[in-house]
Amino acid sequence: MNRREYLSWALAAAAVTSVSISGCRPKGAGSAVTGNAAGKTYVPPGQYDEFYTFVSGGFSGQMSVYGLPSGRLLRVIPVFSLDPEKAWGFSEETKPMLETSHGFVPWDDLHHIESSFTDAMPDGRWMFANSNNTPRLARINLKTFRTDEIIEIPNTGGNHCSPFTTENSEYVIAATRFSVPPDGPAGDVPIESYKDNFKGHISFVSVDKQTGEFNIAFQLKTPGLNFDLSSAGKGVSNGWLFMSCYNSEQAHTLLEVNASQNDKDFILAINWKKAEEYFKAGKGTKQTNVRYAHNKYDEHTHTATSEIKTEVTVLDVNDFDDLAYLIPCPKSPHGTDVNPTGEYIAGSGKLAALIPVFSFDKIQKAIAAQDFEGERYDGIPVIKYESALHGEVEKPGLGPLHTEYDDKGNAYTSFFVSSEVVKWNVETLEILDRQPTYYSVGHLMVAGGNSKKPYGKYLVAYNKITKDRFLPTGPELAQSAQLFDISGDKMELLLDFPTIGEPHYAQAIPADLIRENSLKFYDIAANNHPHKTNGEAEARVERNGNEVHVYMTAIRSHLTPDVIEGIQLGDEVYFHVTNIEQDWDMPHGFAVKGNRNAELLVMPGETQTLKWVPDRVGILPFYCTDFCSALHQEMSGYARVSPKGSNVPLTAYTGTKKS
Ligand code: RUQ
Ligand code: CUA
Repeated sequence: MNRREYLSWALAAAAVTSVSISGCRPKGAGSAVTGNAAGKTYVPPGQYDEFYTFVSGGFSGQMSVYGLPSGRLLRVIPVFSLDPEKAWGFSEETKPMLETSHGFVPWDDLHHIESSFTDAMPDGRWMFANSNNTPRLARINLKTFRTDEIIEIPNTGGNHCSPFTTENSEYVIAATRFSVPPDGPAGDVPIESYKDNFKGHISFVSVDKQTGEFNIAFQLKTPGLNFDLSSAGKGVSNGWLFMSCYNSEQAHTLLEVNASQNDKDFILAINWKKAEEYFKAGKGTKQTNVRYAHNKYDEHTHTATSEIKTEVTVLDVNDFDDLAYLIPCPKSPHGTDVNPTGEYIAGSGKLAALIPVFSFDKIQKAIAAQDFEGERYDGIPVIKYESALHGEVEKPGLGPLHTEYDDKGNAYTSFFVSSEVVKWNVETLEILDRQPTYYSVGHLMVAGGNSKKPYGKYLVAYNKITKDRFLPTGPELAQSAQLFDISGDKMELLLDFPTIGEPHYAQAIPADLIRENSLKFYDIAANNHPHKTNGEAEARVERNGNEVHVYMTAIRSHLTPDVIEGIQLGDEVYFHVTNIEQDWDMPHGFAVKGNRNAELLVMPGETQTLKWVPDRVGILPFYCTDFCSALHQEMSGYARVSPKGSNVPLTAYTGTKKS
């Protein structure tokens, strides 16, 4: 949630409860940890964690990877934001990854991470991530721990309700958080004409089974609702999709008040298999005034490309009578979470004091019997609340947000306002346990908690407020995660650990699923980079007008060439650095004095390019930025820059000067 949401919640909380969320330490915090907690999280030196956890970085735009149960940070993977450590968005090869229809967008707000699934279980191939601000979806390759693909989503404002994948990752689904008029010139309308002109769009992005490649198969157009979160059906409900929506009031200003008028908003149930059928039968219209970027990173050319696409197929849900149904859900629904069997859907009203749990079977029966409310909502039938309801979890806490499930028929819901995690039984709806969080938990994650067979064992609460949990670091504090052991009847707090950015959703998957397939280095023989240098004998410089191309190799402990002369002011110099090592954990870095982008970090077998526009005459040293050997400090060289028009010949060598 953002600060504004937090403030409104804080106000709402103050009005209805005496629970303080201003950061005082709840009673008993000091004794919350029992004697064996340390043993349960201790991973001895040299041993591995049981799970990898992939955690969104929120406004950092990145995804971080932690080990569980240790909470050790293993990696930060750049996705939507520039990262000078890895030259993401700075090297010539990666710049296209951050292109959009708005141009180069080097930042975003990454909220949710979802695994690729096979048969509703994580398959260890990819992680999907959304960007909220400039609507995009990313695919991260778990073999290389790199972002392989980013696609922009048209007709969308705020890609919050995203990415959620179907049982076999047939589709990654992305829906608009802010309804907006469709893209194109027709969007120039008065904002107060919201009810007439603003629409929701739900995108079905297909994922190629072999390569993972994205393609926006089709979009569903809906009335102007704000989609918040979603979860795809599985098992009995495979083929359906459930999305929470707020602002059923269709307010366009002061949403804090105006979008909280109705007692109930909705969960939208979509029969996506039917929608797919209609799409494949050629239904829908082609919208040709959209513009969206599709960026792909090629593992063999080590280079990204960006292409602008201009067409998308749109099906209006109101043109069909069996695609979409609304289910009333109390008070600004947020999380909409389907249980492992697929039969139950927990709704979470941010301002509600109960958790409605809907039954897929009852929803189907209600649809068959047309058990609808008298009036449609903007053309969409509204199933009667009672007819869809399995039951309500009563007095669970305040401000339910998200629910995850374990392997024993239990659910775990996070409560932001009352700052706790509550465990309840999915069948009986009985509350079994509650544990405070420090403080104000947002998302929570059970290992495999959104799959068909959760791994259970661990739950991590991702808290929005940190306050006094760690040594203070000035006004800005690290966000905090809390690890619970959920293998027993009662949840047991094991560990607090700081996290990067603002964590939203996360996915934990068994280390074995990933570790075996992890790439150790790139095969240099398979390197098809157009500026690859095949061994030191081919290292050279070439001039092409005012472009100077340096074909450079890196191997312990020298760069070839390491003496370069004949560069002139006004030149653009491209250092194409090929790391010719074929050994695990042997990256080399590259930087030259005054370069205004970032260093390069080049993996074994890889080629990456640093563009440098020298701004002065003189000798400018370059060096390897990664401590790679005892003689790493010696891994350096000199570039001589002469005035424009100088007659210094273009030469380059290492060791012996070539004549
Ligand atoms: S959400 S505010 Cu995932 Cu609870 Cu973004
Ligand atoms: Cu190569 Cu330091």
